[in-house]
Amino acid sequence: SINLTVNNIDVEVEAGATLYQAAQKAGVNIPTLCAWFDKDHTPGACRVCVVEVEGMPSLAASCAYPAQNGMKVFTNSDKVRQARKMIVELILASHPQECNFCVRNGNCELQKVAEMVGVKNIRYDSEEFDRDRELDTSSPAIVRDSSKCINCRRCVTVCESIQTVAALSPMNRGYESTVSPAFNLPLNETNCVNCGQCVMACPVGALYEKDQVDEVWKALQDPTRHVVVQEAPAIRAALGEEFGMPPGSLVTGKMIAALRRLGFDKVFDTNFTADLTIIEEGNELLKRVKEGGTLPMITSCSPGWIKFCEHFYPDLLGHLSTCKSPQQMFGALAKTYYAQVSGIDPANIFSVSIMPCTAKKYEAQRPEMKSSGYQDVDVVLTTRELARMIKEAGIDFVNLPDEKYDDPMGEYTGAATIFGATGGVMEAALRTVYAVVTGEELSDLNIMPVRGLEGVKAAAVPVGALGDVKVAVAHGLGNARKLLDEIRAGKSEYAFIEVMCCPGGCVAGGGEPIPTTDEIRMLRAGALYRDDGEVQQYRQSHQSPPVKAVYEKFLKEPLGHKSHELLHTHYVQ
Ligand code: HC0
Repeated sequence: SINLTVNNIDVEVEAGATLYQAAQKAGVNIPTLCAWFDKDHTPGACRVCVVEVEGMPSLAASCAYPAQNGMKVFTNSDKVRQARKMIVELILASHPQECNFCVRNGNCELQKVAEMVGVKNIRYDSEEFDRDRELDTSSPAIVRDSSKCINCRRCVTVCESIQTVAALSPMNRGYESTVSPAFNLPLNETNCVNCGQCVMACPVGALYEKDQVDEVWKALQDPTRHVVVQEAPAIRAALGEEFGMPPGSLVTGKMIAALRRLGFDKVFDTNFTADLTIIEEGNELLKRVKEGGTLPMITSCSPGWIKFCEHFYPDLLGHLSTCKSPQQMFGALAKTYYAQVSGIDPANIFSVSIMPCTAKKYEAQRPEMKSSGYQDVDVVLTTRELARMIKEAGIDFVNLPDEKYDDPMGEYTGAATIFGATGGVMEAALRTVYAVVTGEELSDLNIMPVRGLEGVKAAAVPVGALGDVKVAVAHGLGNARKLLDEIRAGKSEYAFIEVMCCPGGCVAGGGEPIPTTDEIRMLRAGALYRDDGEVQQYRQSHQSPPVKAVYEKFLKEPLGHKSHELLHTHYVQ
């Protein structure tokens, strides 16, 4: 171990610890901007975390500088305070001064750091630092505003190292340095899969979701529109955080109440079609197993993952389930089944979905997503956009009563709600596949090996006459690559694989509240497992009353003619 002092406080740290960590151990907070400790990203680039070390001529970036025996470190000397104030002022001088209407106002790390280091004015002429503003709005999901970029490069780390997409890279040098797609191409002309993990990583407002709140306000105010809304599983586990509730708060009833107060005509639930997906996808898996179809079959509900497969593994597209995602199944049924049972002209139905995901905006706009004869989902809002609408409407979210979703597309089972956590789709599918094959219920519905944040999870589940069914789960595209490379090499031993684009699954999607850390991922997933284990009456998709009704009244049978037309698609190279 290593012994040193920080502000004259004795500290002992492990070998390899940084000065930043040593300071933390001494109970001293050091401001930083570029560091992202959750992901081991400490490039020492912003220099805001500088400290003075006795005997060293220059200041050291504490996030990257290793602690050494006998060091005397000072974090609050005049020299340090002046230096970091100057650094933050220089960053601010070249940053647009439009905090009041920035999407990150109130949740911006630069604002927080400026307050923390005591910036009182900017002693530099902003005009000298004026940068060309490149506002890239080409993507259906993500907006990039290079003028706000502070070169922390967290987005590069997440896109390159964690998602292995590498759509963003550092460009130019010195004062001109910035982050952008290669050749400065518009984002929609790159491999970007729209996952929005760069947005989650950005400390400021340089990357954000394409805001579609005004389109929804407009539809809500239009008396000729019948506006229906669906909410993804993950929303109920995270929306409360936008209103100061602790991570892990399950806010299903308040979410429904808020949507009704915003003026939606019917508040339904994506979970209804998550249950339906399990019926269709479970039957598809059994058909492939019986008839010698392409295995392993891979889940197809995460649109960032689909785009990744199309770009990087087009030869494996035949492994994807043909099921559309629950969002798109819902969209197709809202303008057919619901239109029919309610007697409303589908031309007047406006279908909104609330998703934890930026890629869902892109998915809804894919050309094949019009099987109802209209655009199946008209607008997708993220969790953060919904929170903004609720705030704008002056709704006191925390004190709302719990309300119930509307029929016939609201009720759901516990199997559906866990879709929002990595491993959830697999667990839900196994519960139903087991029941279909054996005619019995699993004795323990909790399939623990597929839960949790391990990057790749595997299990072998005995399923009656099928024997041990081998399954795997990957979340985050870098982890998905490991399973895909095995398939390519002809070495995959699995029958069924779940892939979710974002690390942690949808609870940590690119549209969820910021910050999202591993601890928060676990708390949000925990809320969904509580919804499954303690709140819902049914825990298996085949028990869902509205799913039974939609087959009786409309679809007739799984994988039938209507399902094929509305609920399935296929991907070609
Ligand atoms: Fe998900 Fe979904 S579970 S992708 O992660 O399947 O976004 O939450 O809505 O569609 O249901 C996201 C979350 C969904 C869909 C569902 C699936």
